[in-house]
Amino acid sequence: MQDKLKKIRENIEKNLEDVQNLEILDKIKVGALGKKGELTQILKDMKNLSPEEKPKVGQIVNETRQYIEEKINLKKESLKKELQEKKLKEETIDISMPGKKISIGTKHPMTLIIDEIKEIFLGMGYEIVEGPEIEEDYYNFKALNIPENHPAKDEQDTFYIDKNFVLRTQTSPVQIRTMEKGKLPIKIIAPGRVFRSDEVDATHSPMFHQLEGLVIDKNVTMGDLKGVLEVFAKELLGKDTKVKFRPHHFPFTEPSAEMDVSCFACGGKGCRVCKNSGWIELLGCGMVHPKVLEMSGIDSSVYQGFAFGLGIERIAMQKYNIPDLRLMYENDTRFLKQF
Ligand code: 2U9
Repeated sequence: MQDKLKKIRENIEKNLEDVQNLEILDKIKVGALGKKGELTQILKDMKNLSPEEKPKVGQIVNETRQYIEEKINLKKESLKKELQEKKLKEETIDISMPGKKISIGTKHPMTLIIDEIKEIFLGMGYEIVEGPEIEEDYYNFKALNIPENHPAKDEQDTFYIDKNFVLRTQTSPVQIRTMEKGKLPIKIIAPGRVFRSDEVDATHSPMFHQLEGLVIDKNVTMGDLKGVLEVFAKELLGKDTKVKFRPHHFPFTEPSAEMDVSCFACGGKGCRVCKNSGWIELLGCGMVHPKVLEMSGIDSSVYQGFAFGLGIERIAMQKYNIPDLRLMYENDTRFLKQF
């Protein structure tokens, strides 16, 4: 028995000398000390020994076990140290190596144009207000004087979440919520994403960005609206830009108009951008309908307001000469890094 134990010790010592990694070391440990290991087997066989022999052999087996455990632990520590030193040596940094070039991102054209438009209105004393993209049917339609049977309410045009909630089709609900708060006067812009159930093509997307404005105060007139929007157009497109207003119809404004600007590509002579008309449609606007004011708790005999709305993608496409709306959403860096 003693010989057998001696052999086990010697065998393990010899095996440990060649071990190069921790996994093999673990295998040796299990082989020697584990449930199916040689030592455990010897302990099991002790039942066949005489009562006098049992304690003696038991003691030797335990001593052997301790000895092996110690050896394995020592080997484990030295191996760990060796491996760490090797790793550190391999990881030495060569400071003479050329650095990797980090490509720096650019602002998305939509962010650029939104920032620019915001700056113009901030400069005229407007506040920026935001609101939810999932909106109550009431705020998106009824509060804006859009009747129950209006085509915009059709499921073909609007994403309904359920009977009472929609993905907002314009940012106007933000202005309604601001009016309901009752703090007057109001001078705000509301930029944000809006959603309409459109098929994707070069000029349509089910999600796009709008920026709307609302001013409510005493003695506000159509003259104020025209003045503000003319300043806006000149700051955005250049000081020589001319504007003209065409009558239009919106349920939420009365009177309503659309504003055209002289073509910034040809200066009004006529070109491909303006389809030879010399003019480009920029935005819609009008005096806030008295019904809209009243529904949100504003006395229309004391207060008036003007509002405007513009689709930002269309302006960005014209300003940056982008031929296809889909480029805006594909995140192709070959496109994005040009801005
Ligand atoms: C309130 C009252 C009135 C916002 C307005 C327009 C005219 C307009 C379109 C431009 C292109 C939408 O993105 S587009 O399709 N918008 O022409 N929007 S007046 O009028 C309001 C808003 C809120 C309380």
